[in-house]
Amino acid sequence: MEYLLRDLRRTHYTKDVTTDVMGQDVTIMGWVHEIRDLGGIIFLLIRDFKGMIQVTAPSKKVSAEILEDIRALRKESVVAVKGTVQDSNKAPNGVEIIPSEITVLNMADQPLPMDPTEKVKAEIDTRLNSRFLDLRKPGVSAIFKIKNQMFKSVREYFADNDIIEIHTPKLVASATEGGTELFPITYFEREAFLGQSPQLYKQMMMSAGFDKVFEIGQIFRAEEHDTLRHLNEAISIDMEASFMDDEDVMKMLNEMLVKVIADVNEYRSEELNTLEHKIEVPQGKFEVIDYDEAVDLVNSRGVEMEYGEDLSREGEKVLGDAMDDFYFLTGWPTAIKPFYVMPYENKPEKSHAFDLMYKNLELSSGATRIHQYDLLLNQLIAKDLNPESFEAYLKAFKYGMPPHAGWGLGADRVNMVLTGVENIRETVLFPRDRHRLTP
Ligand code: AMO
Repeated sequence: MEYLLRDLRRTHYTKDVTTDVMGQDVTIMGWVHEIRDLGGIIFLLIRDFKGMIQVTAPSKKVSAEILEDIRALRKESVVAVKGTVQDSNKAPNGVEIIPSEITVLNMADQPLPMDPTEKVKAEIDTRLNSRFLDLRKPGVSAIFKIKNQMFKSVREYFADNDIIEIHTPKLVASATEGGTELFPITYFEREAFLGQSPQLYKQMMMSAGFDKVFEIGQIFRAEEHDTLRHLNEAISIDMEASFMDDEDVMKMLNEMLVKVIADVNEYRSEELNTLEHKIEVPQGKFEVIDYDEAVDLVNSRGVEMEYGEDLSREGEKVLGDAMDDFYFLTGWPTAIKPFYVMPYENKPEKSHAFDLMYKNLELSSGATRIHQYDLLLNQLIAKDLNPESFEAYLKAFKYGMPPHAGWGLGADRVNMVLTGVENIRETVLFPRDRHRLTP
């Protein structure tokens, strides 16, 4: 029963089978979503990436052979249906297809490991174990259609601002964001690591004279966290720009996110509806709060926090409640930020580092970077890091490194904001967490 495509080709996606093509012959291809056999008439719902269409086979109008073929079908099998479009006030899109030919391209086994029709709610683990089936659900694929729009808009923003795309190695020799979160690997006879961040490379590209660069790529974090917002493999949107400081790059991050949200609203309203999610386009500049003020505010709301500490989860929550949805947290203590952030000139215990928050979720970190070799060396030593491990990086600071600044934006976390999902695993096709390495 199973066939190759041969000369069969799709003429329409299900969503394009509308009253516009009434009376015409069309060929659609997709999955058998539902079969309803009422004896004298059989209804099939066929689903493809863009939607669904009803195929109606009344025994008076279609051949016995076709009826037999339909009765032999199993849910989620892949079929090509050729037929005539006719109007139907009962069908979901006001039209249906009366089949003249049904080709089974691949019959699905039964029982299915999970129901992809959204009738039965499954646990996230069951869903991820059969992710290919889970992703067939419109409510799940919508997340990735929105993610796709996000990356499209991000790339457009970078292109419009003359920012060049780079690809840096993910097999690396040293840590960048503090030593404890690295995945060690065997690199021939040496030890190496999976890259935590393109940080060192994007900075070296400033010394290379590339002016403004961006990278969209995997980052690997060996953190033990098992939370709704941490992954061990995430996607970071990284940007670095020469002759700019923290305020300049914060402005760019702000502009870029406003564009992304506006575009998602404009081009992905159908998916937002499917997800029953709304995200308002932020107006103007994001609110800014200095770290010192944030500590006072958090304490005033009954959550204890010492100057110099990182925000606790509780601290993030009360701060999130007090601020606009999007806000920058600036002036971080130098001691709790990575070695490459630029300390204030007159108050070196504070730094030109910022985080961008959405409510209580950190979306991005960035900073003006140290561009002076001697200061960088001092900071490495102050953080108990071995300058020898950073030799190749440090070299770029000796022979003409311009002042620069940049940020890293967690793409999966932005996608959580855009889609309203609460578990970051929902925003990744095949997530990697503390317990999951397959599929
Ligand atoms: P940071 O470590 O803050 O900064 O990472 C930047 C952003 O990446 C996202 N992110 C994660 N998302 C999911 N799971 C994780 N385990 C995870 N870790 C990070 C967050 C975070 O804000 N080099 C700096 C950036 C820079 O200064 O340019 C860096 O990596 O959204």
